[in-house]
Amino acid sequence: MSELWYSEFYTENLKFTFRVKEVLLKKQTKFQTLEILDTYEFGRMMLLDGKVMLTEADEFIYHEMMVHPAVLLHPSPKRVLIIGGGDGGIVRELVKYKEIERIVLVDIDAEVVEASKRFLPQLSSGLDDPRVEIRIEEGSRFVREEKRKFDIVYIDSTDPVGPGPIGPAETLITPEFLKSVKAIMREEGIYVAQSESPVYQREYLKNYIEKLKKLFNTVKPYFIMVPSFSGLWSITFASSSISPYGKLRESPLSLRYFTPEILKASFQFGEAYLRD
Ligand code: AG3
Repeated sequence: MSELWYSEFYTENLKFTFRVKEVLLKKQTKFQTLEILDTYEFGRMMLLDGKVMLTEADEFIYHEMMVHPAVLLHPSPKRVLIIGGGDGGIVRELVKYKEIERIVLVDIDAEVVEASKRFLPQLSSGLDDPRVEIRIEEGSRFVREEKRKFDIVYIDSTDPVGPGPIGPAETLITPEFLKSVKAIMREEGIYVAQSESPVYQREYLKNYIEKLKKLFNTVKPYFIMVPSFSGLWSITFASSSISPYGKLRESPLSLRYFTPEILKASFQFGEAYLRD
């Protein structure tokens, strides 16, 4: 058995360590360190700057819960924007819906897209769908210059705060960025962002919610359980006209994690961490 172990730090005092079967890729891109590891418990895993972005074993939890609540709460989602998400996991869930006409994916790092196509075919399969437009550029620049309006915007970035090096995601939490995103959303639009661990980045999450409340009428985090992200993780929903508790459209899909009942429970699941 391999004696190679890898640790992700969640705080300066806590790390999550797993045994590595094989290092499939390790390189410094123009923007970050990119690694694809094969592991015993989680299968293949993508890391950016030493942090687990996804694993074959549990990415379905994260991607289903990022994508389906917004799609099914929106009455008629046609045009969708993803900032980050170059691995294609969000896209794979979106292309399941006929009503979505255009999916614009903006990732700063072409090497993430390439590595996913090469090592994670189940994840990147949707990237070839004709509705998908891949733009390799900085998300904050894209939203400043874009003229089209979107029904749903997903922020599937690396962590904007936390221990260790902070990569390009830092620019995705500034008030200017959030204002520009709002400006390219339809009035009846939904904003969804991965918003880190409510356990280890509690203050960050609380501030992020407050920042979004300045722009959107309803801001609500919901919580998922992702074993390879140390457990509890948060996703933040924001909208000016659509309630996160509203009725979901009937879904023809059979998914592995998402159900209306799970979504309902997920709003309460990590709430305790946000109370003062
Ligand atoms: N999405 C963000 C995952 C953040 C995980 N953070 C961590 N392990 N510290 C990554 C891209 C998935 N499509």
